[in-house]
Amino acid sequence: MTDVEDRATAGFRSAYGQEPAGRWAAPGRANLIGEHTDYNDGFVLPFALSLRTVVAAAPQDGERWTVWSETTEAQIEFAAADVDEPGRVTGWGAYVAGVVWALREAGHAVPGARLAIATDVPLGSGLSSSAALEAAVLTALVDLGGLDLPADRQPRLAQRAENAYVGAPTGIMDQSAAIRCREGHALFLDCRTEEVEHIPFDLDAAGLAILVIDSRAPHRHADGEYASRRKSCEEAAAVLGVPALRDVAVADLDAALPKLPDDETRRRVRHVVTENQRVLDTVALLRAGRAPEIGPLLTASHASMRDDFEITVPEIDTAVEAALTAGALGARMTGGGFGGCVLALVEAASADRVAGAVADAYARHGFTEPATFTILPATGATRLD
Ligand code: GAF
Repeated sequence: MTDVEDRATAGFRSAYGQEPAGRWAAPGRANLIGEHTDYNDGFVLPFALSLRTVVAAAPQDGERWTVWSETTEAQIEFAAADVDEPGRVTGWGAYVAGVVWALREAGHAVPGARLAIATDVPLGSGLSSSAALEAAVLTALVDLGGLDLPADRQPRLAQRAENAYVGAPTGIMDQSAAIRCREGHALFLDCRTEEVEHIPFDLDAAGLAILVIDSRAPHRHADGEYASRRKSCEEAAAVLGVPALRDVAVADLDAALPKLPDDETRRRVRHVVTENQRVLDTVALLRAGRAPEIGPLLTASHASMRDDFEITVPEIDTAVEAALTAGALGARMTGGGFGGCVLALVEAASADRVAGAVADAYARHGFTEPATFTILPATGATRLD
């Protein structure tokens, strides 16, 4: 397959018979640690992938947007009236229309445009292909229209597109990662204040690698489960009399848990509160140049997602266990859950061996063979040319 940039350009030329005015790219993300903490006003530590979504675009007259997608090999068109009525544009087009809608709602004069989209971010694998699409389209439209919307304000707008237009009640992590990450760094984000710190995460220098194991597990009721976890967290915060679970510290847990109505809610709260602390502990180790020591925190995060937040599936747990048995320093599911990918922190020299051990374990269980690859922290959304 040709390079994603070339595919976007070729798609643009054949769809519109003209040259694009420019090309913009935004990455998928992996979250090193901090899961389901973002909508609890907490802390996350994602980094961008070198797998990207590329948008080739040019302005067109009027308030009309024409979009060709490599994934569907289809072209859609919508006008301002379609955009302004959420629900009219559906499927993958809703992510594009949602961005136009959110920009217009925030008072920006969005330029009409022709867009062609190609991507290397696997869809439905928990690596946030949706935020990559939103971020790539958003940066393209902001640039084409010369809109006054600095990068630090873009994630909230892209999140609004996803929440209010697409209808998925997600937090701010994925859009922040797609827009604000820096190459060679993880993004330490305070989801309440949106303050960020770029934490050096030089895997090569530490002799380490992050192995991604795509579980290939079909998503099982993921949307409803995500929404119900979020609701349960918000209800728990209300019972505890705090604005969000971020305001409960690990030291407060023993006093807080008995106030909650049932055991399930207590487990949900324990996950979020301890996960926030694990993010802070991971950041402290990375700041101190002690990357190999974060492994146990990653593994503890996984156990918390499996036992307390209950968002893992057998394929995912099998991948984590097999990776750890084969010598990974730590391993955890990344992303919203119910499928998706596992990250294993490994000595660089042992990445192939760990990948092989996971594939063997999958074969023993009769699971679909997993896809495995290593990744390095890459850059957030950019204009290419
Ligand atoms: C999904 C959501 F989009 C994020 O906002 C975040 O909540 C994540 O699941 C879980 O940490 O990726």
